[in-house]
Amino acid sequence: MTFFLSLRSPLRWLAACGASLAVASNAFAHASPTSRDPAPDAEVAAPSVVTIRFSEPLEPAFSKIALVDEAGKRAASLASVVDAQDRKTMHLELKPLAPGRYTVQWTAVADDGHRTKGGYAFNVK
Ligand SMILES: [Cu+2]
Repeated sequence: MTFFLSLRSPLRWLAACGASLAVASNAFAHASPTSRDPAPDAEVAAPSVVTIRFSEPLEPAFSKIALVDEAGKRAASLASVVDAQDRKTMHLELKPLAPGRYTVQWTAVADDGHRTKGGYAFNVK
């Protein structure tokens, strides 16, 4: 009943519409991973690169990936790179990894300046 009453009120309808649009565009502008390689909890032979694809183009100067081992020590790697041809993709080239569990830590800054962070682990056989 309340729902139909609110639909009949043009002002309320507009307000609800504007609010949902604002939420949608805000969520859209934040970069979140759409694919991760190695995948979370994967058990793989030592990878030479970690690649993460995001929902939004990234700011290369502020976006990065780091890899740490079980002791929290940074795994040897080159600096992470945002692909110049495809700024939704960022990768980290690695030196050979010993067997063990590793945690990927990423920071992504989208074009709107909003920063998102996350992490996940995978295992090297
Ligand atoms: Cu944003």
